[in-house]
Amino acid sequence: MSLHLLGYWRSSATYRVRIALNLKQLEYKYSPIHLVNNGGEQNAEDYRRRNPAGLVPCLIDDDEDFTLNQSMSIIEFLDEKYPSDIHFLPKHALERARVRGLAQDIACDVQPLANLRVLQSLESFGCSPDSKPRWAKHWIEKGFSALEKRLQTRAGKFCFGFDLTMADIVLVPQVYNAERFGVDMTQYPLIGKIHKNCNRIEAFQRAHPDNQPDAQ
Ligand SMILES: N[C@@H](CCC(=O)N[C@@H](CS)C(=O)NCC(=O)O)C(=O)O
Repeated sequence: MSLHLLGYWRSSATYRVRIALNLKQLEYKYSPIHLVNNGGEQNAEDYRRRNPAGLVPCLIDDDEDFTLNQSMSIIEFLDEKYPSDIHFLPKHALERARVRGLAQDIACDVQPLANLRVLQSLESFGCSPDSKPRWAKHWIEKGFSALEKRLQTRAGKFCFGFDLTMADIVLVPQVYNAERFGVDMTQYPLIGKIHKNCNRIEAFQRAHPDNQPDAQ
């Protein structure tokens, strides 16, 4: 096994994969892809050969010679390929669908709207530069308001009862992102509580953007 993560310290999708790798206690090599310098290294030809979408992260297995993109697919792959005491998805089909639903509430319906390339495009559609952070904050708050309600019937210590799941792995980086955009997290007490519980776990702490070699 020779895992190699290509990502960016502040990328929430990369942060998700770091948490999953740490929870599975997997060692990996890390290569930073700077999303801003040089017009964004994710747009460079050699990176686009790996991921034509020009998005991070990518997980490469150098021994078996394959590359994976899409953080949630990577997380599920790690869960299946490296069984351990921690399972990112429940065994029961209905519960699995619910956990995936919670994760997708964030990964499909919130994060893409405030992604760098979306924010960079806003000006070309006539929006003022100062509307960019307001746009991001708006969509995060809309997503978190709905999630906070959904969690009222799902959450315990974590998003789905008392077991750590993929939903928590996706939630924590989104809270980090929300705080960057000045979202007042006291509006979402359940999300705040789960975030705090996750961040007591060493695997989450080590995955934090500030603890990455490319952190600025
Ligand atoms: N759905 C993708 C999202 C990947 C994504 O949006 N990556 C962002 C960083 S979090 C990115 O590479 N942005 C670069 C850009 O927008 O140019 C995943 O989960 O892996």
